[in-house]
Amino acid sequence: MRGSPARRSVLGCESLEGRDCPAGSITVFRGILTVNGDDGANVVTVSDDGAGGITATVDGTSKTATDIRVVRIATGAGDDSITYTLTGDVSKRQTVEVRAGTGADTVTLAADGKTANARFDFVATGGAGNDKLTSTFGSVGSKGRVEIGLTGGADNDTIGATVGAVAGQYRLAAFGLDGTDALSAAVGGVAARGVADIGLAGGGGDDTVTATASGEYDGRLLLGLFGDGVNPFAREGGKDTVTAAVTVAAGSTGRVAAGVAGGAGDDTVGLSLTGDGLDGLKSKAAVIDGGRGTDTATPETTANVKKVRVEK
Ligand SMILES: [Ca+2]
Ligand SMILES: [Ca+2]
Ligand SMILES: [Ca+2]
Repeated sequence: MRGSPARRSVLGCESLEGRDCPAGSITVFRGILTVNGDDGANVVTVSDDGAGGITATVDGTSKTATDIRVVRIATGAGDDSITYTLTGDVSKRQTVEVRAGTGADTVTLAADGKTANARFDFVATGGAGNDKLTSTFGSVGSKGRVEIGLTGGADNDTIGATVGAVAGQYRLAAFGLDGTDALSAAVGGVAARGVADIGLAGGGGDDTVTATASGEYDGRLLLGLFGDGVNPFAREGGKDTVTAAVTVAAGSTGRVAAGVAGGAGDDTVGLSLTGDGLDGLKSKAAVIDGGRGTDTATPETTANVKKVRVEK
């Protein structure tokens, strides 16, 4: 009966290439909302009011629940699309875990213009296939803590995360793993007692890894960019392009540490540390490390950046 005209009409949608329509499911149990896809191309949308109120939809099936503290999404094989939207500021702790599985998947956290005033964790893995993982967050309030983990997995992934002003804590860890990956991050200013800690690692393959930071830094800004993985013994190599630009606004009184590392292979590395506020910082450290291979510094690299193992 699989793919027969009768079955197609019951499901109410067209079968593609003889496959059944994707049909996910949503369950809620003790504050945990779980969305499961199948081997088809699932479309998942989640809207989160920031206070535990969630409406989830998968392939046309919807469920609304309150007092949710964990959202788990697993979409299996197929080219899946998962969009998680914050419709309000975060006022209650929320944990979101996304496993997109094999296939070319798109995972989007849309929190533009929203402020985290409590903890918000978002961890997504793309799995095999050319995946696109994107996180956009408005700002982090003094009582907020945002942890973003984005892992591309095998194949060629595009991973990007941005955040505006940080008064609490913002931590981003993004890993491209194997394949030719493009990783990017952007962060605004950091208030006193705030921390923005951003780590990007391309893994194996010829990766492009880039970050920009711009604003007043009265707290701590930590940037660590790696062309390879974070394990120095993995010898992943690849001809990577790894660059960062930090612009420190006038009046800054905090600490800035930025490191750019190419790892093995012939890499292009660059780091610029500029702005009217540089002299007011309590401390600043900036280094580019080409690692093994013949490495080239970008022309944008400023004179206040220490160069290690950079041949050109
Ligand atoms: Ca799927
Ligand atoms: Ca995938
Ligand atoms: Ca890679």
